[in-house]
Amino acid sequence: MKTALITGVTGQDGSYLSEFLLDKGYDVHGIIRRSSVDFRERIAHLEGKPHFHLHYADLGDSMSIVKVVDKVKPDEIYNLAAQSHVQVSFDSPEFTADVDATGVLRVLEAVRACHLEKTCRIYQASTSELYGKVEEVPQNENTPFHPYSPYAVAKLYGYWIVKEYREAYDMFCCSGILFNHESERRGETFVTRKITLAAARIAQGQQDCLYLGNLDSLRDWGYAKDYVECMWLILQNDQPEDFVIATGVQHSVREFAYYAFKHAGIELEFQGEGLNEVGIIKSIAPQLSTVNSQLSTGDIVVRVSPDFYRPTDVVNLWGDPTKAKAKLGWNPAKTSFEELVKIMVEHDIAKIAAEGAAAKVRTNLAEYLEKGIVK
Ligand code: NAP
Ligand code: F7E
Repeated sequence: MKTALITGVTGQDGSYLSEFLLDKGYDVHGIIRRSSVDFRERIAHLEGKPHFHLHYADLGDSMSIVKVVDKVKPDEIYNLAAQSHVQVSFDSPEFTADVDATGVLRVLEAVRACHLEKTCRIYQASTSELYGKVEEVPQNENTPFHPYSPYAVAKLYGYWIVKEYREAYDMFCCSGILFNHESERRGETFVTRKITLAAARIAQGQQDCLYLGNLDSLRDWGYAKDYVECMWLILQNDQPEDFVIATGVQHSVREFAYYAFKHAGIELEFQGEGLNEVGIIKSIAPQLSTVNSQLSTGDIVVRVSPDFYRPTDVVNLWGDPTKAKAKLGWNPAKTSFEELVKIMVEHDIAKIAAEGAAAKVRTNLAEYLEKGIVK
């Protein structure tokens, strides 16, 4: 049985990768950070499984990583832990550099310190953000990098130190240059999830308007569940090599919003430009009118706010997955853009409906307690 160690196991990708590796028969070990509250929603369903184990460590603390690597002696390490939010990296650039750049070095050094450099394969979660202020469209493994945020600069260090250790010490360590991948487990402040949650809330009368930043920004969005397979495939390859993982299809933030609201029963029309652009309700699906009678055509439900503009924004990401298709046999077209939006919206409609029902029960209970109906 193979043993894998996943840093960032509580994150979106860490949770899907854990499921994937458990299904493949791996013994899966995950690294979690100590926190005053145990909030491990994405992996709660895996805890208690015989081949799923958790260890405390932090990417900012070398000794903690060495101890876990020495104890687990993994065949494969997936280094997914990171401060992964680009906007946050402008607010916390030093923390981002420590975890996303030096943290990678700490993992590599831990493997050497434990004398596992000849047996342990390492996957580094690299990113399309390396292309940043893009110099070529679409981007492939040979496209020059031009990082355009503190996050991207930190990840560029991670990319180069992995390449350096591969060549200097003959280690099997590789970077997956993954383009944006989303899911129903995506963090709620990334644009796709922010949109699908808002569409679900607006449809159910729980929110009036969604405020977004740059609607023109273009991304190559895939489904996270499909992308974790590629992380594994990269480590099963004969040679340690870096791969671009993307769908090869590009859409704007505006298009994502259009399709998300459409799946929620609201057809939008965008009018105006820049900060004055708005998303207006053009039509409402008949079945939605019975759920929320407050919605009307002509209502403005999307507005642009400068609060969500970035000091430097990456606006034209579009990946070319030719190498991954040819060498790894990976299928980038498993889940289409529209399917991805649908999966996320359907999940969030159910989530908001369940929360609404629970809130109603709580409100009723409070009212009953106040009136002395129940004691
Ligand atoms: P995510 O949901 O934000 O998860 C990040 C994980 O890193 C969480 O488990 C987090 O733990 C952990 N972490 C943060 N700081 C840590 C530290 N100091 N020590 C140990 N763990 C720490 O990110 P994701 O979307 O799953 O992405 C996984 C990786 O792929 C990241 O490295 C990201 O930069 C990279 N990436 C993501 C995408 C994408 O579109 N999703 C694309 C390209 C690359 P807590 O739960 O305790 O916060
Ligand atoms: O932004 C624009 C924003 O935060 C996408 C991370 O997983 O993928 C992710 O980084 C675009 C940007 O993701 C809002 O300006 C407009 O142009 O969803 P995002 P990201 O920055 O692409 C890469 C590959 C990673 O490696 C990262 O770890 O959408 N945008 N309005 C907005 N973005 C946010 N968050 N919120 C808005 O309101």
